[in-house]
Amino acid sequence: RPLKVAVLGSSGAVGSELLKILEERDFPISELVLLSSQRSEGKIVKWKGEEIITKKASKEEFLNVDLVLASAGGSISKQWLSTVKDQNAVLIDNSSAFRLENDVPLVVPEVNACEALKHNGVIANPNCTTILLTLVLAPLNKISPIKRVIVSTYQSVSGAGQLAMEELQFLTKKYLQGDPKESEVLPYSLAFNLFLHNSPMLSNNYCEEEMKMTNETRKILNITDLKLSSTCVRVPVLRAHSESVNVEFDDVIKPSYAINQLKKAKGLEIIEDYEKNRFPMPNDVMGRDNIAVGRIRTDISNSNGLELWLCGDQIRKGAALNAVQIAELLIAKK
Ligand code: 2RA
Repeated sequence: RPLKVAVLGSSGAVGSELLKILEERDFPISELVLLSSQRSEGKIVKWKGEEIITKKASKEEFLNVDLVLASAGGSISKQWLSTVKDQNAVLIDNSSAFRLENDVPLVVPEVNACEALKHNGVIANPNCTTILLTLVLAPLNKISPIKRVIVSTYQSVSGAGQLAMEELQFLTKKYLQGDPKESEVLPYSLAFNLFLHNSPMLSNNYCEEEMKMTNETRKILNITDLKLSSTCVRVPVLRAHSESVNVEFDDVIKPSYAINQLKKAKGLEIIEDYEKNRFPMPNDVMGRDNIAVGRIRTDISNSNGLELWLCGDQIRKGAALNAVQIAELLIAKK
């Protein structure tokens, strides 16, 4: 039966993409409720030819809801979780609030779909960088167990939200006009610049974003002692993240074998032309479901290692699409 679906945080970058994807994939919805902060209350959104008014979240709005897709931040998700559970509904949450809790599945459908069905009312959508990484690591881990991963990210501004995207365009114009301005959304301007990820710094001198990569990848791949170290960087790209990845395996893996394995995996495509020096770029994946991977080569410093490069749309597969795919798993089971 079609579901009553609430989108919590519907006016943000991820929320807007969620609505687009629900429409594109013809997700079975009997009633769609758009819920947002006070700032966006009353905003009219067109969905499947209808005009829907964005409302402020309240207990009444969740009445008889079946599914809640949340991308309004951890504290908002926590605030409404018991209300969602009271309705016997499922919360698919894009924040980091529940991701590492033992009874909360952390799901990338192409990697660990079966986990989704073990939920107790909440399923966590992983962090964007982790989703993209695990899509590539999971098929490789089947060839030979992964021992260690070193990642450097090149993260687009979309990961910091809609305002940051708009501001990057504004700051870039200003810079080109010879009138550079400071950022009001991010710690520094990204116009012709980049900086280390702006999430809070932890006592081990890794930032939260970097530790999310380690902890979430361990949980999704179910390798509790996986060694993973990352350096996360924000770059002046609008909406697709890139990652440079070094993977060490138990065995020697031929790049050609790894490529064949990745070609068979869902959600991936290979872009690799050494003659033309053509490998994945953010523009290849912007607005697209698949993530692109290429430049898969043996690590010259370690015969059991592979180097590779990937790009994926942060708002889409890195967030909204993954959440809708999780919801589709639940429907398929019903
Ligand atoms: C980013 N962690 O900073 C965000 C996206 N989820 O890119």
